[in-house]
Amino acid sequence: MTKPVTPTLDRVAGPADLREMSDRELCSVADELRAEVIEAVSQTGGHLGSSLGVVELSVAIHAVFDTPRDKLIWDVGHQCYPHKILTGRRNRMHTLRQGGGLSGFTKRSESEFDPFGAAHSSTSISAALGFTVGRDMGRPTGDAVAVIGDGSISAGMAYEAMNNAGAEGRRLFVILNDNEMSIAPPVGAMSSYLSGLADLSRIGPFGGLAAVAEGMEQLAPKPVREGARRAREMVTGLESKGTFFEELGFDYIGPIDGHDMGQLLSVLRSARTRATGPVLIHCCTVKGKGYAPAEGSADKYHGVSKFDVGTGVQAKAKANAPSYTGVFGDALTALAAEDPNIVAVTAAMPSGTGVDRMAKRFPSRVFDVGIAEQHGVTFAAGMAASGLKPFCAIYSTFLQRGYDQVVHDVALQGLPVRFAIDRAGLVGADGATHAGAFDIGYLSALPGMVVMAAADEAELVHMVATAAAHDTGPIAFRYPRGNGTGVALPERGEVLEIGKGRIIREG
Ligand SMILES: Cc1ncc(C[n+]2csc(CCOP(=O)(O)OP(=O)(O)O)c2C)c(N)n1
Repeated sequence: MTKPVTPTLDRVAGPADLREMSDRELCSVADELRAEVIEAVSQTGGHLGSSLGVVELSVAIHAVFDTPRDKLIWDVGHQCYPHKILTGRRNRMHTLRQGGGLSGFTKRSESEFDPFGAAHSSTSISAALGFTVGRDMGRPTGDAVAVIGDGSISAGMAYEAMNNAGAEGRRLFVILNDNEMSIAPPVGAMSSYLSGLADLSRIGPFGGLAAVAEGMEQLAPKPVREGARRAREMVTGLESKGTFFEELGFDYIGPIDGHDMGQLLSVLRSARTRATGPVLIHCCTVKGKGYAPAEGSADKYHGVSKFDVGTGVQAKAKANAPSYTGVFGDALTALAAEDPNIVAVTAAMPSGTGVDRMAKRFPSRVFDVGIAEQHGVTFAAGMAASGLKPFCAIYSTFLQRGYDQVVHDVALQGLPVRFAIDRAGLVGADGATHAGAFDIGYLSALPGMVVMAAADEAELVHMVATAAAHDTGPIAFRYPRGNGTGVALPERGEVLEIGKGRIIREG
């Protein structure tokens, strides 16, 4: 009788077990892990596409680095499902994103393998740099590895961190997980620049293992590096300047194939052995990798509800009323059709905020600034100062990122920026980091700021009209996640009296 084969993943109680495995076994772990992530998320819903893109990366990092002594910090943390399975939480994956269950993000209180909590983007390099200072000042902590996506690296905080890290010169690993997607396709000059770098790897001598060799060269002493660069210029005829990251003081490795376990392991091992300062490893990955319905979808299955693994069809909750987001998007579009001065700003969330509806009709008047809430708010303030009527559509929780800009650039200057604040109040499965709990407090404290809360979707239509008509200072209106109450929608929004509420019940 032949002995039954134990799946390789079953032999992984924690990352230490990965370090005992051959490279071939690590490939098997990755394959089984991918299938398990798909199965688990089909039962709970969650951030599937992002997690599928980092399956090999998760296995390789834990196999090469000494976690939890080495600190692995996932930016946003929404891609951490494979990491959770590998770090002792496999049997709790069925509780993901449910009350009392596993968080959908990294969370310090959940595991020693989550050294830093996240959910808002672009914090990982700053936090990782903090750990390197702790290490260098004798704290019992090893290396720090930040994994950040091409969407998340568009935010100012990531550049502030790289600016600081390059000057500090401490040994630090930043892995750029470049899947050429944010939630929507990424925007901005940096995104084009990264695409250019990734494209360069596909021509001639940069492809495949040559790219790894090129990566090794980046860790070589400067004269060797210069020689290799000149050789590269001779072969390709392209002038080779340093990358943006090198100019900031990082060693740049890549781009490499983030799904090729061999490449990943050899580059990570080499970097870990030889790095003395900050290193950026540019990994090209595919969002939704290995699951056809995800790879084929417009947002690569960024966030999904429960779904059928065979067909990829997601469960749809029965809705008796339109979503607040949709009602806002339609009301704004209707007003934009009448008033050419109305413009809209989103920070990487065109469909999440509903401004994609206006963008379909008036593409040149809707601005997706990328994950850049701070810039988005001040950009809107500038447009308001020029006489335009900007609607700045940002979720309550993410507007926190742009608070000084709301105070200093909008409120203190009395500029009529209209804040459309979606996901106000509790948000359910995304948890505390995403709850819109603070906006009433942080906005009501500001001079001249009007704050409105819609009690139903008809009132939201009136508030959009009220905000459009309010030219004397800043105004905000908040509304919850999900569907309205089912009331009839007005034909047109009417301007509401400021300072007057609706009495629902006396007493
Ligand atoms: C400050 C902030 N703004 C917006 C978001 C919403 N958000 C979550 S993930 C994401 C896209 C991230 O893209 P990327 O870093 O490329 O990761 P991917 O999902 O593509 O792997 C956005 C905009 C957030 N988490 N934090």
